[in-house]
Parts: sequence; structure tokens; C-alpha cells
Amino acid sequence: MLLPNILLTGTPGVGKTTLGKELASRSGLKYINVGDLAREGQLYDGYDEEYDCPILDEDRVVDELENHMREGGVVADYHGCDFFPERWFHIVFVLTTDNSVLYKRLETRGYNEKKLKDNIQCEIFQVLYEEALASYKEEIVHQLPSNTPEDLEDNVNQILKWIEQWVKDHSS
Ligand code: DAT
Repeated sequence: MLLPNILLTGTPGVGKTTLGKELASRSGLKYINVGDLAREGQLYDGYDEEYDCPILDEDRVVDELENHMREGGVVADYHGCDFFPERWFHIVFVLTTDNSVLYKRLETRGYNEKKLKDNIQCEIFQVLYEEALASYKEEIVHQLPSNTPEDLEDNVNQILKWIEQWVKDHSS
């Protein structure tokens, strides 16, 4: 059976991992956290001192993911989307969270002042939404609110319906 590849993106803390895991467990699709994959394979190319995080080796990450994507049925989670081949994804969801809610989530994670400020700005300026629109066809890019457990449930149900329809449309 053909299965679609789904990209979940958005500022850190908006709920990509939470949604991705729930979606995978309820759909049978395979969840891949691109940040974890990079960490496990040490797919890095230096260290960013200013942002206090390793720099992703994007080419190696793409190589590592290619076989999974070709197979289909992947829910990918990453706070960036412009270096993935456009052909990989059938739909892209950009999760969004209100600033005050996001601030609390990131504070709980122990982010320092600069990292907090940068991420909140990233959310205010809809950086990931713009990046998604610049990287994929507009009609496959959708924003989803991700503030409450009710939002999570709505998002899962909405995406499950979309998957079901996609599978119907692609079965001969
Ligand atoms: P991300 O993967 O985008 O960095 P996450 O899934 O780790 O985000 O979620 C960050 C925190 O927010 C985590 O404590 C779970 C919580 N959270 C995620 N989605 C939520 C939602 N819809 N309602 C309430 N809390 C949520």
C-alpha cells in the first residue's frame, strides 16, 4: 500500500514531537525525529557557539533519510524544512503556539534568555511558515494551532482523515 510522507515543522516547543508520536501510534506511520536522527548518527558539521547548538550536516541528514522517504509512510519532525527535497512530502503542517504559552513551555525546558527570545521571535515572525511556503507548494502547506490538548486531539483527527483520503486516492 502506498502511504504518504508528512512533515511537521514549526518553532521548537510548538508540539511537533507530541503530535508526531500520537499520529504515528494512531495511524501506523513511522515517526522520525530528524534532530534525534542527527544526534544518533552525529550528522553534524561544526558547532554554533552563538546559539549553543551543533550545526546540522544537511547533506548527510538527507542521505540518511532518503530510503525511508522513498518507502513512504513517514511522519518527519524538524524545526526547519528548507533543505529537504521538495518531492519527499505530500503535506506539510506548520504548528503554531501563542507566545505566552510557548514562552512557558520553553522556560520549562530551561532555555537561556537568548534562546528563549530568539525562539519567541521566530514564532512571532512566522519564520517556519514562511520557510515552508518558500520550500513547498502553497496548497500543501497548512498551519495548525497547537496550544491545548484539545488542539492536539483535533489535529490528530484531522490528519488521520487526510491520510485515509490520501490512501483511497492512491490505491488503484
Ligand atoms: P516540539 O517537538 O515542537 O519541540 P514538544 O512536542 O516537545 O514540542 O512539546 C513541547 C511541550 O509542550 C511538551 O511539554 C508537551 C507540550 N505540548 C505539546 N503540544 C501541546 C498541546 N497541543 N497542548 C498542550 N501542551 C502541549
